[in-house]
Amino acid sequence: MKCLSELLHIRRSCWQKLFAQNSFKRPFSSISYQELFEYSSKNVEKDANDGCVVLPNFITEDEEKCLLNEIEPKWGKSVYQEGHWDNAIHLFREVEVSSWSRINSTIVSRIKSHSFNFNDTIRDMTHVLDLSATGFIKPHIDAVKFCGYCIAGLSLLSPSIMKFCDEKNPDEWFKALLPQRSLYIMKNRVRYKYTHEILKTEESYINGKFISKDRRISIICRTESMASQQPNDIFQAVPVSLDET
Ligand SMILES: O=C(O)CCC(=O)C(=O)O
Repeated sequence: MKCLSELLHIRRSCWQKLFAQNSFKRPFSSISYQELFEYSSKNVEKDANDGCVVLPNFITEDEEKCLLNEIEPKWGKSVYQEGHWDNAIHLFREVEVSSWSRINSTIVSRIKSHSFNFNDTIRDMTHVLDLSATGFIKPHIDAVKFCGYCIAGLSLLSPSIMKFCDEKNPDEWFKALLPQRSLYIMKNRVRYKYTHEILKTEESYINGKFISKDRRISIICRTESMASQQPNDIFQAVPVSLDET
């Protein structure tokens, strides 16, 4: 066990070094890694350190354009929907992508190689979610039947704030700033025991700073669930918070 936690610590230190290198002279570069997070308590900080990472500038502006060029035509005539089947998402549209152009598939592979272990089984489909400027995602935990221990998401077009709350005690929470072009990775306890949500624009505060959220597209990769059932959808409602909005 000690060995595993040391390995996780080393991996996190590497991520932080990568962050330091990538953020030089780029948007959000004036923000230190610590400032990307806000915690309600030390206990939560420990959970967040063990199970959540944000890598700003994971892709370049050109790579973002290249992804958007491939994604935007996929919406066709589809309009933003008011609510997901369990009302977890407001004002969104989504698509699952099974194959990417050669150049974009190298980006998606990079997401996977940074986020997952070499022996993980990864879902073939990449989930692309388009949240309108006034859209938001309510607190939920992804259904365990559908997705495994690790979820990684690339944010395009806009920064946003993802809030995580202890499922059993919503007073224990942390927030992560997801800059445009950043990758977040959530896993293990954070993935299973914390709800996650994307805050509404007017609630987008972190460490006292307002983050102006606009239309945001996320590209989400997941490890495969260990269960073999096919659920109806990704999202699992969490009763504590679905009535709040
Ligand atoms: O858009 C995102 O990055 C988050 C999506 C989400 O909440 C999820 O996949 O469970």
